[in-house]
Amino acid sequence: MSYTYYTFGGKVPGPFVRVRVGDTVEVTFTNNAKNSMYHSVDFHSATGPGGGGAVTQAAPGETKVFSFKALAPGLFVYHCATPLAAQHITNGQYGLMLVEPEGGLPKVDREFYVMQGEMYTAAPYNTPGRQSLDMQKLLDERPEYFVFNGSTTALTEDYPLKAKVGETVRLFFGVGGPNVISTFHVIGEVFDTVYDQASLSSPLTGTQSAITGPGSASIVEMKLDYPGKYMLVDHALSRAARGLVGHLMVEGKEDASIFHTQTPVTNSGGH
Ligand SMILES: [Cu+2]
Repeated sequence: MSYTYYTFGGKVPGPFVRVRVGDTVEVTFTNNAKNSMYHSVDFHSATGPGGGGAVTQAAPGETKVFSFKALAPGLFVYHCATPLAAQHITNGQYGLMLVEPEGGLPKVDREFYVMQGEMYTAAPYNTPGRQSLDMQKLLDERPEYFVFNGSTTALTEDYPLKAKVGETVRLFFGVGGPNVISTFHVIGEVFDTVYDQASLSSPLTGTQSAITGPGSASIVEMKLDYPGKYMLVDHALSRAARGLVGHLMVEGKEDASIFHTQTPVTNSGGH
């Protein structure tokens, strides 16, 4: 199927923005002259009116500028805040900004950027061809599709996450939404560290999921101990049947003290 997204910079999610706490962030927001609608950007990392949403409302061809000081460290969603904001968000206008603490986050071997979104198409899930938005389904919060990084295949066929046994990985996970809470889970792994709601102050250890609301984010860290294909899901698993699956491919040596079987492993996730 195909769908016309609105985007920040041509991709869903928008660019991963990385700053340091105390930085002054200068935003120059241009709405492409070829567009037909107003757009804007609200940074949850900003302190000030609308997070910038009110002062960046830009007509096609217009540029709006503002700056803000990143006062708090953490991982923050940004999104379009032009009415109807839920429509602009479901259409792909969301992304994450990391405000690093003094000294940065602890070093890991790999970092990944994953966001969850919903799509409210008029036609049912998996109907071929060009799809359109159904406003009533959006208002009723009845998505047809759930997607990681903007499509059902973004993190499976197109760009599976790859890592090796012995490595530590960090997932910057956010929910664009606009409406649905994610119980983010990796099948066959335990999260060693979860920065709940992306607060850096007191991370959780040893959890099975990172519960993340719409317009919110979590940071998840895992050490990879055993090879295989690990499935990224929202453990509201009906959503996996509506497109919400990612793959983390882990290469390396098996360790029978961690996991042992005489049954050949053909499918790690049960899907
Ligand atoms: Cu917009």
